Amino acid sequence: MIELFYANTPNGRKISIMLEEIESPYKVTLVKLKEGEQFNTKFRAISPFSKIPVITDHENNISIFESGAILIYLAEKSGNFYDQNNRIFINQWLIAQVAHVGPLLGQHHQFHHYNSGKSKFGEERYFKIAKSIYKDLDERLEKSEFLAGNEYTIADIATFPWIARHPIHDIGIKNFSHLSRWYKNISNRKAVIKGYDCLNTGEKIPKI
Ligand SMILES: N[C@@H](CCC(=O)N[C@@H](CS)C(=O)NCC(=O)O)C(=O)O
Repeated sequence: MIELFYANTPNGRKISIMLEEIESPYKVTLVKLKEGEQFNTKFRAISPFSKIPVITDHENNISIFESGAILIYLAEKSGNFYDQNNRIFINQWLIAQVAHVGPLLGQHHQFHHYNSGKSKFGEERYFKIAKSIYKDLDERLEKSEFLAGNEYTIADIATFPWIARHPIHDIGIKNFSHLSRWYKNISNRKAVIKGYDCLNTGEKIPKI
């Protein structure tokens, strides 16, 4: 049994989607971020930066933090979505997500959506970067069905929940036809729909 320490954010959803995709039994333990539960001593023992997601694999008695490391662990354990022959390309797109796409879209959320009006510089800077991320992903997906090639991989699983925040990005995903095609395709996967709403609160994936 895998225990997923979770909040319904893009980083949390990467892992609930993966667990559904690999059909692993799992239990969700909600970490209430707004209440500061991520700073509890017990949680910090398995998450040194006080962030979700974290998993504990009770079968192997191991806890793992950082979404990219968790995705690799689950992919290797299940033998899915991480073709060893394509490992270098999958790693590239996965690491680009955790190091670039996620953190920078995250700044765009902060300046543009949650705290607009507080910093013109921050708003403009991250809006511009967010637009280039859409353009760069669109260009990649013009050449390739999925991010790391012809197969759906953990790089797509990592990136999808961030693009699922498109309504608050205000960039107009519709104008990016290849990114839209990729998004719609992944949105229709049963495991993605289930993993997106792993708390069963009726949350739906935003449509284009
Ligand atoms: N690099 C980390 C980022 C994780 C992260 O930023 N998690 C956020 C939620 S999406 C969090 O736990 N925030 C709580 C806080 O910052 O206090 C990963 O990819 O797992």
